[in-house]
Amino acid sequence: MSNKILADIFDEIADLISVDETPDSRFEVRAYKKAALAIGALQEPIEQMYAAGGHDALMTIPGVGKGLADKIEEYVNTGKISRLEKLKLKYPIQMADLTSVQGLGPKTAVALYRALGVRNIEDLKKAVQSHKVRDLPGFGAKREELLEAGLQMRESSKGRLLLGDAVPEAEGIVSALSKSGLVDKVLIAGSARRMRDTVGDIDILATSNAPSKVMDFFAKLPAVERIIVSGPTKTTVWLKVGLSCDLRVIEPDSFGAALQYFTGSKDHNVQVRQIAVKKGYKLNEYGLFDKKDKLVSSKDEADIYEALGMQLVPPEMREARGEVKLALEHKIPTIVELDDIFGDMHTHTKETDGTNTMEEMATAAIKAHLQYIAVTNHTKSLKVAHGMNDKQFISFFKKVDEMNEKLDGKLRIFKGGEVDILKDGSLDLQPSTIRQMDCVIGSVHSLFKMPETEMTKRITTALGTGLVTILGHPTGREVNGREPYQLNLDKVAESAEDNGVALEIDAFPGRLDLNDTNIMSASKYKVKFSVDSDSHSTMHFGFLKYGVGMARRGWLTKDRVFNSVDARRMEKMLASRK
Ligand code: DGT
Ligand code: CA
Ligand code: CA
Ligand code: ZN
Repeated sequence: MSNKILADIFDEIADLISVDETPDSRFEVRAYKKAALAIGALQEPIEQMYAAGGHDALMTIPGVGKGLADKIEEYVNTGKISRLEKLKLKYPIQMADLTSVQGLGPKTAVALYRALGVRNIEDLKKAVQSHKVRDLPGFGAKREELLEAGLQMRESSKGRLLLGDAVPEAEGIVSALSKSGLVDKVLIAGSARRMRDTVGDIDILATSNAPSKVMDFFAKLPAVERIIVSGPTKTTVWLKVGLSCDLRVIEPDSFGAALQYFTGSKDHNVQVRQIAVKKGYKLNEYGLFDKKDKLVSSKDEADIYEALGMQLVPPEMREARGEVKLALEHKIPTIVELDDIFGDMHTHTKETDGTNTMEEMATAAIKAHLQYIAVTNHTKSLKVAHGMNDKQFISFFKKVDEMNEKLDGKLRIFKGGEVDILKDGSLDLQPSTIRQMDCVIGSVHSLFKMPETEMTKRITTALGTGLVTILGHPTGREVNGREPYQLNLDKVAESAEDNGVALEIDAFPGRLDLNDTNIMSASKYKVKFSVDSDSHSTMHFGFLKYGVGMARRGWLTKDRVFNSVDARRMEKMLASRK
């Protein structure tokens, strides 16, 4: 069982409970949602945690108390949660599937079930196509069109998992294979190695002198639902998490060539093969060969690039966006690494919609080797996140001072806020409150459907106040979910340059905003990029690596990254802006 599956079940329970909202149920809905977030971000498989530490270990998961630990225990032992079964008797609908359609919440799903008997995606498609939805009370043609657009979006992302869901799954399999003692080398290839924001299937390469045993072991892993194809050197399985996974056992001598080939991207490989052909070579997954079919190189990826007169291209750059030319000219930039990230400028705590206290977040940040974090809770307009008002922020700042005393230099906490950018570009708190912050994230959380010129004006107006440090998740897109808002990113980047505002690379796996192509185009301007986790739990600092992945895919060097400086430098930088 993977953590994602349990997280999805908790989300489904929350959605089902939320349909008949009462004051009590509201609390429960939040509890399930928060636990789902934490479980989805756990590094260790939950059944392993349970096997090692039982019920008590489950209660160490942020947001999981006794009641929810009972539910997890029930699930690990029986594969079911009776609470969910009961809810499903009441509403026999595929809630998780239905709410994966943009614009369709739990209450709408139930309304459609009651009125039209919609139980699943197929039913919904039929209802929309036959225009039955528009005539329902409270719906109308516009709602129907939005649902149609949502269905199309879902179709186009079909089968691709978020990077943040695929990587832990891939790492789990790699770690099980390494521990099996059956393999020598084992590595992730494909889009997961290139850190694409979504992954179509996981590709794993291994070397072994017992390939058939490896295939056997692989096919029997708990993460595997069924075997799709099994052969002596390649096995494809369907994982329970909802993705397929290829394992290839490679001859040790051709490991580098295979790694190069199966890392892709396909377009990058086409260009590299053209270079090989120009030099009179042939390149395939077995190696680089000369005219007489004599092997030139195959063991190491770097050697293959070198034999072609190229620099080794970092996997994240292998997208045929000009990197092949740069590699030939030996001009590949030294791109930012996870170790270059010294702190995290965007985190949430219990005071708004986070799961953990500031102290718990601080402890987790220290464990994640960070030197500083900014605590940036939501502001009052964002009611769903329990945003705070001026008074609440000011008293929270006192707590930050106390916490900094207590931490005694082990971690520096910056005072911050994720301040809503309102419709007219003004900010959701008094300037005098905002000026007490070290780090101000300005974010759009409402009215996503504004026309491009208005939305651009709204954001540039906010940046023009001189109060914003970082523009949070600048395009508002959600991976596999919401389209970015209509926005002229050039104008926004230009305004960020003029006002000394950093653009965020929000590393939360469902956001990854800015994305790689946005970063490439915005980096034409003299702006810095802040790689932030947008942590809502102590488990979320691990997301930083996906943000760094995006930064690397956007070719950013360390000096372009806002939070690649140590705590002292950051303190000075923030102070100089005040
Ligand atoms: P995905 O799985 O859709 O997220 O993307 P990738 O890049 O992981 O694609 P995948 O799994 O089909 O193949 C992995 C890599 O193997 C791909 O990036 C390049 C290489 N490859 C696979 N099939 C072909 C092919 O037919 N021609 C070429 N040139 N390369 C291929
Ligand atoms: Ca793949
Ligand atoms: Ca594949
Ligand atoms: Zn936000």
